[in-house]
Amino acid sequence: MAKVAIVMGSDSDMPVMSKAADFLEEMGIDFEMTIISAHREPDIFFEWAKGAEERGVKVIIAGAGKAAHLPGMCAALFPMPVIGIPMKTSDLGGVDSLYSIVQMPSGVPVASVAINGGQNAGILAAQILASSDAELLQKLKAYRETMKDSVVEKAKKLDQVGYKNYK
Ligand code: RP5
Repeated sequence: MAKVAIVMGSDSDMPVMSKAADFLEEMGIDFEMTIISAHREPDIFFEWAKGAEERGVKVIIAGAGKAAHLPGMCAALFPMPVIGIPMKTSDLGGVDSLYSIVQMPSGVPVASVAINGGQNAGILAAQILASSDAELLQKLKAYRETMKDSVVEKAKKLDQVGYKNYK
């Protein structure tokens, strides 16, 4: 059963949303993924969000742009954590999406990542699940070690070649 549900408002969000999916796949976390527009098909959206708990979903990752109501409406209908991903937009640079997602009323939180923060949404969902999954927690710790090693390697390279030759 999928533990994480990824939903996006449009297929134009896919390049960002796929980064969340890639991370979950890397961690071996089952997820479902779909495209639903809360504005263009509210009935379908309502049914999907209402049914998520029964489907076994523990965390929803919802990405949307512009008047980005999808994550907030997920949070209104789903009783467990919702992570919002604000999409970068052509007119307002994604600040429109960000404000729409983070400015939730008291009682109905959405945890927002950065504009276009697809990978961080996947990581945060994994961290939420890891609070009750020791094996997953080990995988996340190993992932952090890999990140650290890669920065250490970059610093070593800079020492060796100097900044003018650093590529
Ligand atoms: C939102 O409107 C979507 O999440 C997308 O980011 C934005 C634009 O959608 P399209 O016009 O590309 O379908 O609902």
